[in-house]
Amino acid sequence: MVMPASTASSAACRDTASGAGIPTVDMSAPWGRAELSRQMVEAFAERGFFKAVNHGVPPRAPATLDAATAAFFERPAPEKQAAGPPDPLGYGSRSIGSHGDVGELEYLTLHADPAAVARRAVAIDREDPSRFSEAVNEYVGAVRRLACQILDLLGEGLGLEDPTALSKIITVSDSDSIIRINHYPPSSAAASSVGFGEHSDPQILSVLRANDVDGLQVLLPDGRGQDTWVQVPADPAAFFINVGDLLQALTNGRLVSIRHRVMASTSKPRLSTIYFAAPALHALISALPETVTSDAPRRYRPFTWAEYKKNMYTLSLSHNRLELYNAVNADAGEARPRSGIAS
Ligand SMILES: O=C(O)CCC(=O)C(=O)O
Repeated sequence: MVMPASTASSAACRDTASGAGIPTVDMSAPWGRAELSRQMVEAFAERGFFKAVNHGVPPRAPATLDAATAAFFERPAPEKQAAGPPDPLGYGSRSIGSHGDVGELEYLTLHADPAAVARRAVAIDREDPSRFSEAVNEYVGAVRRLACQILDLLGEGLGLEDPTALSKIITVSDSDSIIRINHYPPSSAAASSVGFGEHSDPQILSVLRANDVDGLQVLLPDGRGQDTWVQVPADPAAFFINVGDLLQALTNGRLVSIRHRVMASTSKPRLSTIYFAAPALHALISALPETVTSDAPRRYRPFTWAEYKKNMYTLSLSHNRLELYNAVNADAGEARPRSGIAS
């Protein structure tokens, strides 16, 4: 059973009771593997999101990376700026993308590939770049394993002919996966302000971990036909997992890419690290055959990750990008692959 953290609902206000309706999934599979995969599919189909506990990632990797990134964010602004501007990788502050989106944060975005991390590390930890690279690589290795475990369980729960089809997409040598570390400094404003505006993640799966400061909110259905922002209570020992746009497209809309945002705290700094598991740029994203039926016809036209990403950079953060790939709007005369993933 997927366990909602609380069943309380306070739909009257846009920001509901903390934790209402957020599923928690125990990755140690106390009820067996089949039940675990069923829980994950249910959580992602209904919420697009779950909190993973007993996930098996040893605390050392997150602690080491937190220490390394906190040290970077403490450096004087000119030193941090030397690791930017975000192109879109690198150090950035306040500005998110090139369409005027701003938030009360600074961030580091890195390609997850070790060679790319090593190149960036030179500007991030000038005293000992390999110390920084090692911290990132160890963390990426741990969260990628977790992401693959989850994707394989989803493959089983969805009844895919090849249950490893989803994890195979993110483990290719030219995977475009990235890691972002967000630092939300304490604010002097009286009320909380937007740290990171409303959006969905474009990739396949996001694996988020943060310190003990609240701020993450997810947009969930309130059961009365409306969506409500739900505060996700901080839990540094857990990982928060969400569906990205590509996984929604691959599952023909069965799993939903959740919209979320961060409200910056007024008193304490928030540090979050997100691994965005992505395919190779040339991978063709097309609904898996098992998810296309006469009752559930194809919802999105096939597209490559490169095409999706290029379009994404022309849009604002909150844009509902997948709608641009709606099969109903697609050119019916254009030759398209039938289904599956090609890369
Ligand atoms: O910082 C967080 O908790 C989430 C940030 C986020 O949604 C993102 O970086 O895409």
